[in-house]
Amino acid sequence: MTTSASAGKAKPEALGRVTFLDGQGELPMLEISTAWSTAAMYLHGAHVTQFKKKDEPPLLFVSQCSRFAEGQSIRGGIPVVFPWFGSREGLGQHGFARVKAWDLKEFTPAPDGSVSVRLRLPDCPEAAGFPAFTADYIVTVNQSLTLQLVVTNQSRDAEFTFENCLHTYFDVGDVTAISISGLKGLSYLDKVAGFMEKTETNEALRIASEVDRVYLNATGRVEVLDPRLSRKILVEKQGSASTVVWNPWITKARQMPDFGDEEYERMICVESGNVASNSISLPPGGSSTLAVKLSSETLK
Ligand code: TA6
Repeated sequence: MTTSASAGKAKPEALGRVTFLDGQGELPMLEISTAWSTAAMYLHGAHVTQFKKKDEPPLLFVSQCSRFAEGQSIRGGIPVVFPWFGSREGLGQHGFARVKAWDLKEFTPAPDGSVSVRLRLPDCPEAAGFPAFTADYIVTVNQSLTLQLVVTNQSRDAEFTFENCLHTYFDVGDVTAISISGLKGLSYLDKVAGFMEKTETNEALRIASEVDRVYLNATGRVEVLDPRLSRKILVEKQGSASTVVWNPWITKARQMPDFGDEEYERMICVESGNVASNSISLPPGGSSTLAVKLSSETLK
């Protein structure tokens, strides 16, 4: 089914479209198209799996070995990590939001040609361990991809402390040729070295081995320069104090059943959130918005 709204002055063919269809694993999926770009997202995990501008290769990496099944996280795209990041005693890694089917609340093809979709995390048994909250996710597609995770503490008397992260997998031409800038001088927790705290000394980070770092108090924009695809990716954000950079490299890639042995060469995760000492505590009635804008430009 396809739908588009004829509001105001915009020419009909410039309006965006939303198409509902069965995606992989017969999971419900939305295909979004605008005059500039196409995108795809699953209600499962509110998971964006594709964003592609008309004149560029896809921005996001999705593993050929990814599962598309209830209770499983999709390997690639943009997993929504919430309400905790990493492992937690007796609970799944990276929270439960990414393995739940979210409710579609509204979709809006706007007069300017962009399309916004809003989803809400439904109540679920896993949430019982937390104060009452709502989690809304707004995805806006136009020349760029904008993501907003809005969490509100709905309890009357309990503080709600949580972590969140938009765990973006970018598609790159050759991970050993890219450089990542915008992190110099920041402290980071190096998971590869047992979470030892270190300081980033490189103007531009290069990947030549397993990298798994949580940059703290990292509020600035990050750029990924990809000479092989002649592309510069920009990650701009608000309401986010942590940036995570991850590439599993050879050994970890082989250990992951839903990831191809060579696929580490074609992806890099640059994630935006609030984790570890940057976790968020909301008072009753309090609300927080994690907003991330992903855009790219072709290198001349
Ligand atoms: O964000 C980096 C990280 O925390 C890595 O440590 C690695 O585990 C990755 O996430 C993927 O986690 P997942 O649970 O999706 O396998």
